[in-house]
Amino acid sequence: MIERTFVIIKPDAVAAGHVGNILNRYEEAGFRPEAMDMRTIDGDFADRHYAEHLERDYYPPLREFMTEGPLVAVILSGENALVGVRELNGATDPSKADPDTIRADFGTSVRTNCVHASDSAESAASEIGLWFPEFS
Ligand code: 3AN
Repeated sequence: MIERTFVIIKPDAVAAGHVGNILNRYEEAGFRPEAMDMRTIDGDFADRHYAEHLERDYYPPLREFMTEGPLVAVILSGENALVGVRELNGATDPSKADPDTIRADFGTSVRTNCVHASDSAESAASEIGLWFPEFS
C-alpha cells in the first residue's frame, strides 16, 4: 500500500552536514519527498509535536535540542512507507541500531538520534496536519 509518513532530519544531523546523505537513503529505498521544509521550531511547537512525551524525564533536554537550530521536516511517500522508513532509521538508541541504518551511521545518542519518523498511520496524519497543514 502506498503510504505517507512524516520525517524530521533533526538539528544534530543538519549541523553535521548529513541532510543529503539521509535523504539519499530514503530515495534509494524508493521513498519520495512530497513536501520538505527547513525551519527552526520554538518550544511551544515542540510541545505539540511531542505531546505524548511532555511528562517524561528526558523531555526538557529533548525540547532544548529540537529548538536549538534548523531541522528539515519532510513528508515521504511510498510502498509501506510507515514501517519501511522506520526500518531505515533503526532503533531509537543509535548504539543499538542495526548496522547500516541511518541512526547507526549518523546518530550520536538517544537524544541526538538524527531522525524522527511517524510510528503509525494515525501519528503520520496528525504530524502532517501539524507540520504541513496545507498537505493534510
Ligand atoms: P522513536 O523516535 O524511535 O519513535 P520515541 O517515540 O520513543 O522514539 O521517542 C521520541 C524521541 O524522544 C526519540 N527520538 C528521542 O529523541 C527521545 N527519547 C526517547 N527516549 C529517550 C531517552 N530514554 N532518553 C533521551 N531521549 C529519549
